Amino acid sequence: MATASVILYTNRNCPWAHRVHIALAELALPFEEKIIDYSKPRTPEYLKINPSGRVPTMIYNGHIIIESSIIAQFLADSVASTHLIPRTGEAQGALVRERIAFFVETYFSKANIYYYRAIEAKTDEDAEDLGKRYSDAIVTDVEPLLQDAEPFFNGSTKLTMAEVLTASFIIRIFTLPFTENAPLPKSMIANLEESAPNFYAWARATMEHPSVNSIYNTDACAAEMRDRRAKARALA
Ligand SMILES: N[C@@H](CCC(=O)N[C@@H](CS)C(=O)NCC(=O)O)C(=O)O
Repeated sequence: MATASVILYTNRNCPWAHRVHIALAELALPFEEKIIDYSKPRTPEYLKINPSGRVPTMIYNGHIIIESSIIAQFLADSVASTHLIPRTGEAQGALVRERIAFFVETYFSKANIYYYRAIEAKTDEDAEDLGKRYSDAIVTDVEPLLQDAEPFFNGSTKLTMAEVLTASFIIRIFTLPFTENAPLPKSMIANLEESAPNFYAWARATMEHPSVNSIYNTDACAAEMRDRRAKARALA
């Protein structure tokens, strides 16, 4: 089969684009990387490809694909390999896909909603409080879904779509609180090792995976998130 032509418009600080990098790495798909500096206005050429001006955007054999979760899903569907999306055994495969989708939906709707809110909080105290709400949601809603993680979702020894779609935020949440003038509060993950041991072990294994951490730069992301906080506080 001919190798697909893949162009990825991205920015390595963007957690949504990071999802696509993880999928590409995991599926060992070669691609051409075009960095978009989103601190500057987008070019008319880029806006023609993606009118929202956001990253990521992928061009696959000439087809434009936008939205990180759709791109990652498309990439997993485009290959014969089944480890990101199990297809074998119709009902069994469908049930695993349903569990992954429910996990991702729960993680983002219950816990990750506090990520940008904590960064943009008006005061450090508010940020601490929002961080605590994140960790409370992990304990209540996410921890029970990771009972079978070994080390990855549902006993998988390889990354699954559950990790592809969440890992970029997990690695930020576990590292940014420990940077200088941290843009995220430590309350995000305080006590999780004891109160959410399944989540904690899963998150550690996920962050340590080379497909997840090879393009991640803590200092660059921390600097960008400090700017985001400063802008939000200036508007308050
Ligand atoms: N829902 C989109 C979100 C993408 C997104 O928000 N990207 C940000 C960077 S992390 C961006 O391009 N921001 C530039 C802008 O809004 O002008 C996805 O998942 O692809």
